[in-house]
Amino acid sequence: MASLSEEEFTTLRNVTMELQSGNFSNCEVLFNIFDRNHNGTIDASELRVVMERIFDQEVPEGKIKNFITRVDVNKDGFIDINEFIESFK
Ligand SMILES: [Ca+2]
Ligand SMILES: [Ca+2]
Repeated sequence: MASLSEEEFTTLRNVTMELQSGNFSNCEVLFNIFDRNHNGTIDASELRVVMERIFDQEVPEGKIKNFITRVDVNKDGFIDINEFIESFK
C-alpha cells in the first residue's frame, strides 16, 4: 500500500485542523486521502498507512481495530464517508 505523498500529508494536516475547528467542507478530501485504493471505504490496512504517517511510527493492530470498531456504525468492518464524518463530530 503506497504511503502518503508530501502533498497529501499537508492536505491531511490542514483539513484535520479545519475539522477540529468545526469546518467540515473538506471532509471528502480527507476521506479520499485515507481511502488509498478509492473504493469508497477505508479498511484496516489503509487506516494503518495513514496513521503510521501521522504518528511516524508503527501503530499497534489493536489500536487500529479499536478505532474501526468505534467508528464503524453499521459493523461491516469498513469505514464509509458518513461514518468517517460522524467520527469528527
Ligand atoms: Ca479503500
Ligand atoms: Ca461501516
